[in-house]
Amino acid sequence: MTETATTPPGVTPTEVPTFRHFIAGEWTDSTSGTTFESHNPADERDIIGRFQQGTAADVAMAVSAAWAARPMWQRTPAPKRGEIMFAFAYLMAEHKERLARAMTREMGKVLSEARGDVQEGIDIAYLMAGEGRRMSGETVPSELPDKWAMSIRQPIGIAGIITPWNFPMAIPCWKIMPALVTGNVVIFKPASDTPHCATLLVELMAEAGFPPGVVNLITGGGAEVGDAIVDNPDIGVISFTGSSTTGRSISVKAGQRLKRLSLELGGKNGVVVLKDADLDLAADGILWSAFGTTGQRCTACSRVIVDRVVAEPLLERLETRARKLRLGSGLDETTDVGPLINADAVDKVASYIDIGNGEGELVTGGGRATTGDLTHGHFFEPTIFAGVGPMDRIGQEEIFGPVLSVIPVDGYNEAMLALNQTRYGLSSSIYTQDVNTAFRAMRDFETGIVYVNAGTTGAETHLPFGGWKETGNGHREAGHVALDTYTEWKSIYVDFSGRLQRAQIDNQ
Ligand code: UN1
Repeated sequence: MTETATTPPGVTPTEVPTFRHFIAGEWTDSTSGTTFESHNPADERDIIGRFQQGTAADVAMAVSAAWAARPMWQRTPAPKRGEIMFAFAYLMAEHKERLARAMTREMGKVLSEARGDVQEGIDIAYLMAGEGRRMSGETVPSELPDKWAMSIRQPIGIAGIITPWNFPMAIPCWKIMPALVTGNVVIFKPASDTPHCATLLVELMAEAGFPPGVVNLITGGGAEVGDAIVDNPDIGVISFTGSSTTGRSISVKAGQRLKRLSLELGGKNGVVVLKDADLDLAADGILWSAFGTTGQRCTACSRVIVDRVVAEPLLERLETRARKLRLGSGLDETTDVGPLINADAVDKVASYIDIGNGEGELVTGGGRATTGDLTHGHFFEPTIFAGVGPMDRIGQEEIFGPVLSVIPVDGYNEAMLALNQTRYGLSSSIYTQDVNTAFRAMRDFETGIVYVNAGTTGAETHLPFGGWKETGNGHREAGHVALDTYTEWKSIYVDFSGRLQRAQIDNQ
């Protein structure tokens, strides 16, 4: 163990560990013979580990292992599959603090939010473990006498799970848990920015007792590993969360192979604040939704659509509170806002500041934060633009960082139109004290999630999660509807009349 120039102050110098793929229940090296590093975004000098640079050959090996495990896992009774999932959930709960700290170190989000991310994984594991004893089909009357009619769910086969870095434990669990409980086997490719979080999850899955081959982990780049998963004819369903650009390209490839595909892509989530709103409450919700997770949630608020009458007092509150937010390492409990995920993300956010300066009025923030302890991290100031037009680029394009646009409008109708005038439709919110207006918004807002008197983030795992329009392709995660992504329906008719009965004919 030697102290090197790459060891930051406060970080114990250790040898950088190397992590492996998980295939057929064994931790194995990639056929590439090469690795990539994962770094702490709050301090790039802190190297978390070296991870296998996966290849198409590695994916093929994982697919063989999954294929071999598939009949056994499908025949395992669903309640038993659920029991193993409960064991996994208990292990996650037991290791919650360790997992959360590892997540903050690798992904950057502040510790309280990392604990929430782990908790969301636990929640979905409990929910899906329970599905092991539900997973309901339908039994309906037949139109003919002495005939039984029912439907059941059956697994698709191998599920390819491709996950982002922003919820590095919750989102893999959202996808892997419903896939497994319904009897699918899994090839899991996490984002290259958070392979350690994924490895820790898979370690616990192995410990919980998922049999060899049921969950396989391959790390590496999208072009190599992601494409190999999408192209593999034996992988029957793909679930992807990430950028719209990647989602589109996966969609084309999966479409050619007629694969089941669940996409969860971009967002431009808005909060509407009407003149009767509690402005302090609204400011709290907006700040939390816009700058929590450094604006890097799919559900993050990046537009405030405010009635002109209250624009000034709302802006005052937002500005005062935004200026007080403390940037820093998420491991420091006094930090409010952690770093962005990497240098590219900082460049992207910075490019939108240039665009925003030509469109709105910069109220606060707008710069990279590089002083003191922040020097080696990817920090960006919480930023607010006022006077933005609904169709301005900063009001329309997903920035995925701490940049909030305030768009003034006149009254509910204009606000509703502005809110809906976007290609995306994940989450939205309205602040009003008028119950009639609240119900209008619940009816009118074209998003998969609507909040009343709360910000745009914080979806719970037992309701459907997903977006309208270009946010996705119509599938939903979480809730019992998540099972739809990973199952085929089979309708079964049993005729116990002992004679030929012709549906639609003999009963007319
Ligand atoms: C995401 O950013 O893709 O509703 C997931 C929320 C969280 C999940 C966000 N429960 O903000």
